[in-house]
Amino acid sequence: MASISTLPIPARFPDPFTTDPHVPERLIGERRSYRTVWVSDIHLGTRGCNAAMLIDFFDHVDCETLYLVGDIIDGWRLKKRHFWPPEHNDVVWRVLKRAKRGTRVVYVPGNHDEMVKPFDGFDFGGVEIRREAIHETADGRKLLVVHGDEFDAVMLAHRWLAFVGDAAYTALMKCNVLVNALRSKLGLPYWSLSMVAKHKVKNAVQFIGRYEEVVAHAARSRGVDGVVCGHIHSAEMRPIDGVDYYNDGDWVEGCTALVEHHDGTMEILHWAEEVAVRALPAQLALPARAA
Ligand SMILES: [Mn+2]
Repeated sequence: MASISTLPIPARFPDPFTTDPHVPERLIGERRSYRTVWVSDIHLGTRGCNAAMLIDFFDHVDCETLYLVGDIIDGWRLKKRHFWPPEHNDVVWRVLKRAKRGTRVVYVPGNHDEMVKPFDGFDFGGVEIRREAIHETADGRKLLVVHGDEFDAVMLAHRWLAFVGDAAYTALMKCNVLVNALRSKLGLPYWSLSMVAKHKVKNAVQFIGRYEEVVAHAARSRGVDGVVCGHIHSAEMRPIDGVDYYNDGDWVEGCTALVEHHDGTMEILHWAEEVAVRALPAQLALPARAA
């Protein structure tokens, strides 16, 4: 059986790992190249995580900068019970390998991987840990990169948000951290208003719209041109009151990533659909070429 360990490793890519991936890294001839890729809400360590789809994504896509926008490893769930199949290791393997090969990897922790937050400013194996980041696009826009859990508490006050000052707004964000620190001590799961509302509230669409407005408001007050977040597992890109709102979605249900092309154009990739199209016969997938 051919194993990846039998393949010669080019000298410029010294293998820093003692184990090979469970799913061997596929050598795809034409990998797609982007300036920047954002992924979040992978939730490694849970059954919901679609690791196979993400492994496929990493084997087809290259980028100069990779942002991991939080909830990458689900520490909250792992605390309760251990679940770590080999595919989840393979995702970590691919990210670290990428960093070694020269991709800039920035990890902005979220609420489910908040145990990473104290390492703000550290650099682990080429992965920069940052509580938040500012990304400058090829066309010169400044984007704030945050996971987005800090807006959960703000959502409760959304209706009168317009009447309160930014101090109250910031206080509400801190309130969310305190509530969940307490819940963690009590052994309770993370409480996310956004996720509860998305799954239980009938008008989830309206709720998501409000969340997006809250995030855009925060970005505007920070003086940036746009914001990239995750957290609500709902990929989106649209201008909101003069701010570019981007959400890279998740790898539990949606399997989406946000990418920046080399000219600064942004796009949401729906990977499950790309995989489905790839499985189709060529004449069905690409009618123009078949003609
Ligand atoms: Mn989250």
